[in-house]
Amino acid sequence: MSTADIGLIGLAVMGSNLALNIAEKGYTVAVHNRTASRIDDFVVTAKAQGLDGKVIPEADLAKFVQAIKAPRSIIIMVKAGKPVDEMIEELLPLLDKGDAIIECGNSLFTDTQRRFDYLKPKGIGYLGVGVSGGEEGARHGPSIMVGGSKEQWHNAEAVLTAIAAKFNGESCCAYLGEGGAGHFVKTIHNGIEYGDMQMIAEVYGVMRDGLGMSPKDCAAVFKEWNKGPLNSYLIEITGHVLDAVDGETGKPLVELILDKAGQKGTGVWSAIAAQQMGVPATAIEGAVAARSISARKDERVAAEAIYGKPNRAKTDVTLAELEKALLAGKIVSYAQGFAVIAKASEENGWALPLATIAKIWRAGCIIRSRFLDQMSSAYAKGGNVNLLVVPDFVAIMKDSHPSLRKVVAAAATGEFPMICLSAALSYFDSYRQAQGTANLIQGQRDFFGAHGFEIAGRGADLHGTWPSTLGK
Ligand code: NBP
Repeated sequence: MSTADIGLIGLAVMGSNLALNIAEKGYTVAVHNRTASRIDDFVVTAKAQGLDGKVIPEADLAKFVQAIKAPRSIIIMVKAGKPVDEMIEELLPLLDKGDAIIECGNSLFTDTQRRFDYLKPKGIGYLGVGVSGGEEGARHGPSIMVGGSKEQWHNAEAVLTAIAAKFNGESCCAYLGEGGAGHFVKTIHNGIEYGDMQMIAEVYGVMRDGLGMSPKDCAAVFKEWNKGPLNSYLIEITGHVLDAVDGETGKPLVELILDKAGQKGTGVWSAIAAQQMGVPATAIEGAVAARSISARKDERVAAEAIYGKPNRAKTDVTLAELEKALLAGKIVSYAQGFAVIAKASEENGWALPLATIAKIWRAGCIIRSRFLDQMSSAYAKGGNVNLLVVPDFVAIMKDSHPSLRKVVAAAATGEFPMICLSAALSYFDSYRQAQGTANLIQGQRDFFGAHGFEIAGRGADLHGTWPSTLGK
């Protein structure tokens, strides 16, 4: 008999925690995994948590599908990429028209769009769902960004809304748009996350090397900042990371961790999407580049041997200036991220609701913060405009950009790398200037390529009379 409210395939870290979350909310979940031993392990865990009564384990895929009430909603939480396509092909012959596959991994949004288009004519719904919050979020309430087949979304809405994080009682789960919309928004969420993390790391660099602070001292500052306008999950965990002590040596753990950051692709996807649409997202690009440079440890060691150790004399920036610089950099980075989302919405006809996106990021996800509540209210009032011209944020930027400027200037003279914060400052300075320098670029383009330029009052596609450089 079909008794499960929903099915879930893929019982690794994320899938097993999501399944436990679903069971805990009172829904019956059928579970399946390619390797059967993972199903047995999951049942043991569910039993230990008193949730096994809400779980239907099934190693046979056909029986798993039959155990789910029609129209079926089946979550796939397997490794992104080829495994998702393989899973879809295995499921297809077992599904009926009106059923839906709900793919919750970190998929590339163009893959999601392709799968959505592939399944639509077959009468199978496809939901590409971004889930943020890591293992803890999956178990106790992630932020859930839904895209894809709207009709089938309604079949799964109650379950997904129930398992999501709550902010002031509101679920951090929303349907955002057709096709790849959910995964696109999750990608940009991750891009913004890259920016936040990099800017925090840059400020930590000044604290450590410019102010001579110990990890413990830094931790105390981040804990204090978490009570103010920077209040957020990433600031909170930064305090904990800096506070941690290595059990073996008794040294601060952060000082033992190798300074090579990994990445799985969503930052790069965000930067590529932004570039392809002609939307500047310099903070995200800077953060991705910083991770790539960090990974080239051997090259950095060799270059330091050539140029000598950076001459990091004590800096005169204050902790209050660092806090404000971080706030200003963060506003610029979010302004860029939301501008990318707004443009993608326009290009793909998604009608992405920026206020709702900010709302469902207020809890459950990695970039959750107090600041997103303010941002959500601003977008609810102001429509899809750049955050830098929204009055609430104009006031914060006016107050904080001088600190960002001072910190970036001190970093330049103090030989601290600040790829992300300096990119944010340059964007701000470029964006807020009425007169830029692209007039010269247009002159150069016309000189070598006859690309034309515009002169106010005289029209566009004008050309200069340039001297010949041939033979010189
Ligand atoms: P993994 O990304 O490590 O994937 C492992 C799961 O994929 C296992 O259940 C494995 O089955 C299954 N699988 C593979 Br690999 N190939 C398969 C195939 N061809 N057919 C069927 N199943 C296959 O798991 P995860 O860390 O739980 O992440 C799941 C998804 O969630 C990923 O897309 C990830 O990027 C995303 N995500 C992860 C996090 C996080 O914090 N970890 C956060 C947010 C999103 P097996 O047991 O038989 O090998």
